[in-house]
Amino acid sequence: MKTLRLILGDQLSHSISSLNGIDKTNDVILMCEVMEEATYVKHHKKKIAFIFSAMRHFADELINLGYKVLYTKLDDPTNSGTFSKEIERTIISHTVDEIVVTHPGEFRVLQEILSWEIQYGVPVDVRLDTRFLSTLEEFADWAEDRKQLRMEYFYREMRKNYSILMDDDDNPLGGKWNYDSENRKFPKGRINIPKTYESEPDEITLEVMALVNNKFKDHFGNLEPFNFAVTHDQALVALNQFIDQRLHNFGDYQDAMIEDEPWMYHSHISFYLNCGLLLPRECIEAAERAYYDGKAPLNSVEGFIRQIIGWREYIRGIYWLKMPEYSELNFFNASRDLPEFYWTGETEMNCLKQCVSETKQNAYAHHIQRLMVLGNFALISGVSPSQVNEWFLTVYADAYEWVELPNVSGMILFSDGGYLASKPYAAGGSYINKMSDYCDSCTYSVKKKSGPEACPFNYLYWDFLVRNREKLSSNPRTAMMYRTYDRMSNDKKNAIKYDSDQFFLHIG
Ligand code: FAD
Ligand code: DLZ
Ligand code: SF4
Repeated sequence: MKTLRLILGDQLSHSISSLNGIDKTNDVILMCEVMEEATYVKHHKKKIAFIFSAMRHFADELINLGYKVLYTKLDDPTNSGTFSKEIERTIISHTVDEIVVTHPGEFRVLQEILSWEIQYGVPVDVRLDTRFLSTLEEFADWAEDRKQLRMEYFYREMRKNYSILMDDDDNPLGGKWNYDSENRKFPKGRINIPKTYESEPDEITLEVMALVNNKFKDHFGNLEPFNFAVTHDQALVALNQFIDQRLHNFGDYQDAMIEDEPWMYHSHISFYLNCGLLLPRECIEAAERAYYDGKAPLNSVEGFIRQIIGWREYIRGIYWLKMPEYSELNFFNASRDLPEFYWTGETEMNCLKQCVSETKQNAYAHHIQRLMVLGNFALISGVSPSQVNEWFLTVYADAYEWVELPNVSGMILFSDGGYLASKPYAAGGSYINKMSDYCDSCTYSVKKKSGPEACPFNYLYWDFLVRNREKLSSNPRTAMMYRTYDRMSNDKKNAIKYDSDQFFLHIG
């Protein structure tokens, strides 16, 4: 009996379920760099280099542990370009009796895998992805019969089920489940933010970078400098650096944005978690330990852990519960084309310029940049969900559809009409001004509400509410804004319409 064990580019964990029960002398592990994966959207150059380098390092580790690994490089002359054809080649060349693979992260890849049994006449065993704490079945049970899902309630269940930050009486540590109200500070004066983790590219990474420069020249983003961790050991150093140097301030400054400070006090581990170089459990344990050792306060530790056992698991649960319909949703029937400046960064709106250029440089932007600047603008200007999704899937090194789609369609665009979030995260310029220093050096004035010098977020916010009145006025969380709008003078209302029309005329 010979088993082919397929390991995908986001399954780079030694504990991956597809390796359970492996017969080292007989079974073969297949890993392949394929053009189809690298181009189904034109991923940021850094993302491709990161995945390929991490895959090659992982394959070397498996070989050193004595496994038989078949590794197809992108430029191997025999590379067929797709997972299916690479599987077919291996079945033929190695007379395989069975295929084992861990549940993939994306719906489209699962469909492909499920077709192999009939196509190739070989049984396919798709195993649970045990790297996540909750199974998809557990999530579906929790969601059953709930018309609207709320992350907060799911998160509390997770805290209880896994005894995370709970006291001896099974109450949340400190008496509260959530310390978000303490997590909205903006640093006063100059601050010295510790640097993010940086590794020096080794020979494997340099080879991959040359390949990316050669084959994906026209993809978005800067390849250099390339400093991501590409092994589990390096990713652990990155995690520990965060725990020791930034976790302390993570909570307080979680929502803050500062010009030319792309990394702030965030962890920068989503790339590693999502491709398997780090496991959620090791990140949670490290943060919990920091709390008990007195290295970080509860608001930071709780906030960080909530992102991982709350948001990350919740988002994944929704993706698998609602696919494939979820990718088609468009509650507001938004249809505007994505403005060109999302690719170039060439805009007078300083917040967007900063966030796009940092994204281009780092294949990273932190949560509030994605949500309240890039996402908020796409929402209030009515950009088509499919184009916004394509952009977010393309530009970030941590982007896979399971996590990108619910964040974009559910959280920022409200395309699901409120299944994931209770109200659209729409905001005018004052929110951005409160949480950033972007407005200080912007061409527009955040204080002005109308006219050519006014911050576009200010009138677009109202225009968005007016355009979608029918759909939002009955939502208790937005109804109050309509009452405010109704009290405005006609001049004010006309100015909102006029400025918005002029603005859209110019961005196309
Ligand atoms: P931290 O702020 O340090 O948070 C710690 C970890 O919590 C992250 O590494 C991540 O694994 C997890 N996390 C936090 N928020 C979320 C969330 N909303 N959903 C899922 N996991 C979360 N995250 C991705 O991993 N891939 C994406 O493609 C992605 N697209 C996004 C698109 C939009 C429009 C928005 C609003 C958010 C998106 N996120 C995505 C969530 C979040 O912005 C990133 O996980 C986070 O910015 C990664 O940086 P970090 O590791 O420094 O996170
Ligand atoms: C993101 C990515 C890229 C760019 N290339 C590959 C690849 O060539 N081979 C591979 O196995 N995985 C790659 N990945 C990660 C996959 O897109 C990911 O495994 C699937 O989308 C399932 O989540
Ligand atoms: Fe952005 Fe408006 Fe502030 Fe300019 S003034 S940075 S457009 S929020």
